Amino acid sequence: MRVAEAKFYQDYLDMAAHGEKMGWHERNGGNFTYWLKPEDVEMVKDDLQVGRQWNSIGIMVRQLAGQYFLISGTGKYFYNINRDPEDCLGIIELDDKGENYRIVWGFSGGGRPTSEMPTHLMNMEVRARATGDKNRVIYHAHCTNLIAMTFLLPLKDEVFTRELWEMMTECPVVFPEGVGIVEWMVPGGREIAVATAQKAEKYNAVIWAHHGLFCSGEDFDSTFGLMHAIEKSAEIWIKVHSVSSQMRQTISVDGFRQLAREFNVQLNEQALYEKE
Ligand code: 2HA
Ligand code: ZN
Repeated sequence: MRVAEAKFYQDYLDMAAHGEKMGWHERNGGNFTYWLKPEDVEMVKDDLQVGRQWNSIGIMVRQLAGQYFLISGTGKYFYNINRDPEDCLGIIELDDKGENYRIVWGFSGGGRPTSEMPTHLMNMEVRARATGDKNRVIYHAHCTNLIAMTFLLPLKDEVFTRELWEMMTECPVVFPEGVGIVEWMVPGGREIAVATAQKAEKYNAVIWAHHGLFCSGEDFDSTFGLMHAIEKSAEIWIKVHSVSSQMRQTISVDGFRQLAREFNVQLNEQALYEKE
């Protein structure tokens, strides 16, 4: 089967279009990786080329050695993904050490994987370990309201978790483990990849201060849904705090505990602190 006919590829394109429609991908902002399952690779293997040169990833992801990833290209605009996917996207194969990659499909105009590939692959490895290889998607977007929040609150996991939970009742059920936050760093390299991967040990969502959000998940829907829920909650936070610095009422710690019981989720206790 051709890559273009595969369901994982069509689902990837749909999700990219959805993110673009949300306004999270100005210019070349954001990037996106899907880890192919063995049956995906089997299905499209006749459409993959071999023999393009190996390139260094810049980090080592030994547990992902020999695996294949559909990944967005550096400098590519989400807006163009659906118009010219074979130019904007590529499938890469990792070598048997998890240190080098080669392009086996796509990047038809001579492109390369996203500058955030080290973060994507390190996160993928960490989430794979945490989920028994179930995690398949890593998605990075520049969500407007969430970025705005990073100028207004202390850059602490428990603070962002608590504020986002409070803004929308579903949030603690959607991300009971909370969100992590990485303070401002230069993007696109090893250092930010390591800092993000440390947070990814615990969280499916990691905020980059003044930059955006990374979400991970087992499939496209849950990953996109997590990004969407967090950004919507951030939008409510910004709206409420634009109107007034004081909230008249909110969900109590007791309320969160009731929710956890009813929905059978384990909430991150660190976020259930008493507020002054
Ligand atoms: O691809 O979003 O973080 C552009 C970016 C870098
Ligand atoms: Zn970015």
